[in-house]
Amino acid sequence: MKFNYLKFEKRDKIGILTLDRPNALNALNEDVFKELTGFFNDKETIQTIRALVITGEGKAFIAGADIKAMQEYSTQDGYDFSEIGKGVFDQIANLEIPVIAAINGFALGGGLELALSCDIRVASEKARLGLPEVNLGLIPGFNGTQRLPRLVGAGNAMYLMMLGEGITANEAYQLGIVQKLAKPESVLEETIELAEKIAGKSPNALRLIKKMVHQGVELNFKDAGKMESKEFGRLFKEDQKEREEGINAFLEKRKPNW
Ligand code: CO8
Repeated sequence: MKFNYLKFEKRDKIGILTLDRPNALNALNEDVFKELTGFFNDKETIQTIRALVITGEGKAFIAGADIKAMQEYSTQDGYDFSEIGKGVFDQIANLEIPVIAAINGFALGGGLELALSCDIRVASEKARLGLPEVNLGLIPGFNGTQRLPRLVGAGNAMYLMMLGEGITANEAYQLGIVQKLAKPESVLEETIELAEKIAGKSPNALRLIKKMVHQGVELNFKDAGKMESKEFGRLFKEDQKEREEGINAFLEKRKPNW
């Protein structure tokens, strides 16, 4: 597939998807979302990788939704744009492989919301993160009002959304928005290294961990626990080769071969 605003490369089993609209700090507009939808629908490509890293070209990860494009929006346009973005971010969250954001610079508004739909976030020590929509008379519209409080609690999420000022990567790390800090010059390499480590684990277990975490938060604790027991039980079916290989490899003191 040919893209104008995305670049995709593969390093062995790791896919690297780069938002490539640096003149607008990779701001998200409908064309960018169309390309992202196309990318995530391309199951053939995604089947060839075991983890995906998402990053941004230039000095920003993503500086948010395209403010210029929103200037003349009608009520319907606003609703539609919000739904389009949510659809794309759900595609990220529902991907059956781990997705890691390599936050190389500004991750603001919709850019932070995209990072929040990833499973793990690594950030450059120099990155700034925030939800500045309140300064524009807007609110986060790509599920940021929902994903952020689920990640860091209502108080921290309100603080970020109401203040509308960016925070440093270190503050984001301390809040638990970011899971790992990296040197600015090596954020992508350090994220790929992490992705490679994770991609070396059982793909089936990774898929299930993601499913349990995402679906579990929608359920009450008891039902979520039942869902976990069922999936755990299923791992002991005879055709569950990864479980068999993982346990045998441990007992035979060798590395598993998934
Ligand atoms: N949209 C469009 N263009 C942008 C955006 C953006 N979000 N951010 C930066 N740009 C453009 C600038 O206009 C500028 O373009 P030009 O060269 O043509 O003037 C170029 O990128 C470079 O930016 P700056 O010159 O401003 O670079 P600085 O290093 O001086 O500043 C900042 C960097 C601090 C990141 C600054 O660009 C900035 O504040 N950007 C806006 C950040 C922001 O407010 N983001 C939130 C947007 S709203 C949002 O994301 C809502 C999501 C929910 C939508 C729901 C659907 C309805």
